[in-house]
Amino acid sequence: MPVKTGSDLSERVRKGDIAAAARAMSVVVDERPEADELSKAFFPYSGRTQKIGLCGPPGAGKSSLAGRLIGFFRKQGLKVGMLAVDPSSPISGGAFLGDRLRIQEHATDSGVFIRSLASRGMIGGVSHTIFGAIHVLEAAGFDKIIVETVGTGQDEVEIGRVADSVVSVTTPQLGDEIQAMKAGVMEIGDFFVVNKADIPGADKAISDLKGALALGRGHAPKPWEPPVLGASAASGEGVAELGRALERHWNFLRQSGEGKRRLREQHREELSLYISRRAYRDAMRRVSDKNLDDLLEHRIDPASLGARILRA
Ligand SMILES: Nc1nc2c(ncn2[C@@H]2O[C@H](COP(=O)(O)OP(=O)(O)OP(=O)(O)O)[C@@H](O)[C@H]2O)c(=O)[nH]1
Ligand SMILES: [Mg+2]
Repeated sequence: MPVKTGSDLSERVRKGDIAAAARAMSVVVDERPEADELSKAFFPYSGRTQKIGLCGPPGAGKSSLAGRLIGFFRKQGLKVGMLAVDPSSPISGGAFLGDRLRIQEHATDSGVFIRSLASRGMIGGVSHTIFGAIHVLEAAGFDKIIVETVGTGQDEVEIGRVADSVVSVTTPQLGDEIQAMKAGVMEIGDFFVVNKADIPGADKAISDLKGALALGRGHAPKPWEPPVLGASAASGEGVAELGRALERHWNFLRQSGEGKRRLREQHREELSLYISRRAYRDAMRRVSDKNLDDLLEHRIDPASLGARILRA
């Protein structure tokens, strides 16, 4: 078999070849040498697809909800890509894998692509390769991209730098979580979903959440008021409502200029991750044995040496 060059591969991705998309994603995620070439080929297609972030505490039902949303979008004939960052928390015991197996049963459905990104190499909550993975899906023509992250505080804020529409998922069992959410996620959630509405306490959780949001909101009307929705990924209840709300939000983003503003911040984040990785790697390559000897003999201190290497 002839060796596939980066441009062959990117062309096949552009034609929606799922196997090629999987290959390209591995190249990008593992940061292999051809990764930059692929990223360059894919970038022109970026920024047109709604990226939906699902965040929330372990076991809240993010993966289950994602599975339902995929079904909702597929019914509309839309192609859906999904990325899960650090998917296997000990609490749910790898339910994500189960979801993936269920989707693999529909191996003929070339309209769905799911990939988990290892938590290794995570910087500030999202895997640093997530933008590259997203660009592959965008170039491959997926209409919706879902990103699931297990969020505990800090991470949940980070998803706001990757996704256009952030869905914060909680459950009736997580009353305390709702309190804790006030600080970080209340700021970035575009939707609040109380999942597992089939178990008792959902109504109270919803009204608590609405109360907390109203407190944080102040008086000025906002161009987008984050809806609080009840849902059950188990029964499918509330999923269509969430799907329609996501569509409304996407229209809002495109019409208001807020979408562009967010995209700009996403680009800043991607650039920042690239620079920090690349500058670090390049600078460390310049560290010589002599530098280390100098430190050992106290001929120079790490700060001065570091500054000199960075300037070089
Ligand atoms: N009763 C009920 N159980 C649910 C619902 N949604 C999910 N679950 C269950 O909750 C558990 C966790 O679901 P997941 O979808 O894996 O949750 P997750 O948030 O993706 O979990 P992590 O990725 O591990 O953080 C599983 O046992 C699901 O079957 C729901 O609407 N109702
Ligand atoms: Mg999950």
